[in-house]
Amino acid sequence: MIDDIARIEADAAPRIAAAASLDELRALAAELLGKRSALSSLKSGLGPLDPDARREAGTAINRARDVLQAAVNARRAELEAEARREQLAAERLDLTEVTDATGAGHLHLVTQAMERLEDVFVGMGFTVAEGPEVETDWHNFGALNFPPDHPARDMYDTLYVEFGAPGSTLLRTHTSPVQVRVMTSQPPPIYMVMPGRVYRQDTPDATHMPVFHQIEGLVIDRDITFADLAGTLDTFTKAFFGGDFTSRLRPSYFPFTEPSAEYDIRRPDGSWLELGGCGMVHPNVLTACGIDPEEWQGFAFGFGLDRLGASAHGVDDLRDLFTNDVRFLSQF
Ligand code: 2NM
Repeated sequence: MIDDIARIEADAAPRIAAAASLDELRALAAELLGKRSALSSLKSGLGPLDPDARREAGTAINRARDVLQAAVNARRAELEAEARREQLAAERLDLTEVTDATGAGHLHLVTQAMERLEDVFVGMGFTVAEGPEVETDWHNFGALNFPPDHPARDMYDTLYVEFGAPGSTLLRTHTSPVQVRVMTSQPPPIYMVMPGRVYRQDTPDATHMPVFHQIEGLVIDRDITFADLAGTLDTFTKAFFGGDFTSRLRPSYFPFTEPSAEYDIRRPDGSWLELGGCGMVHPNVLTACGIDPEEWQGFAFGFGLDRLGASAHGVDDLRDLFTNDVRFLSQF
């Protein structure tokens, strides 16, 4: 019996030391130390022995169990430490990676267009103003010579916000409410551009998005004429697109300007692109904003950024700009 115990222990020790995984070790421990192990069956066979031999064999079995259990515990600790090392290695983040310029992100195509437009206007002496995207009906329409229920409001498919009286709060349909906020909060002269995000209820297609971007400009000073407007837009055209571009104005209608015009640019190949609208600020707008139209005159203009930025890069579907597939956007 004592020899059997010594042999079981001698056979088991190298198998425990060689266990390659925690699962393997768990199975081995059950085989060597569990109810159906060789040591357990030796123990249940002690009955017929005489008391001295039974005590000696029982002590030997218990000692062998303790030795093997200690070996299993030691091997488990080793395997657990190894697993932890592997996990740490797998989870290691190489924070030096972000300094690799080829992996760095960049501004969105529309943001790049907006910043370039701002740069050109700042170079022409304008400052940049921003305002809220959730607006009052008065700032978006009322102050801009859209009387209540006037059909000109139908030019815009306005998205209203459930706040205050019905129809009192909306997502701005243009950046013109920022002009209103500037005119009601500081005295002329004013030379400013207002870039930003605007909203109109619209089904997305290749040339329309319900959320898009505009830049508008406002000049208020003494003795400002339509010639100043035309000259400013032509100077801008050449500064932004290049010296071989020209511009033209065509008669149009906006409630907030009189007279009003469409603004087109002529590409070097002779083709025309409609960019936006403009006009002399309507006296009713100046009056609503607390500016005396007998003393001050001004012009305003506005155009969309998204089509401009898309066409500059040969993107023919606006939806592609806002799907946020980084494989697409990283090209620009
Ligand atoms: C446009 C076209 C024409 C415009 C007018 C004003 C204000 F506040 F001065 F009345 N802001 N923006 C304006 C005029 C905007 O965008 C197509």
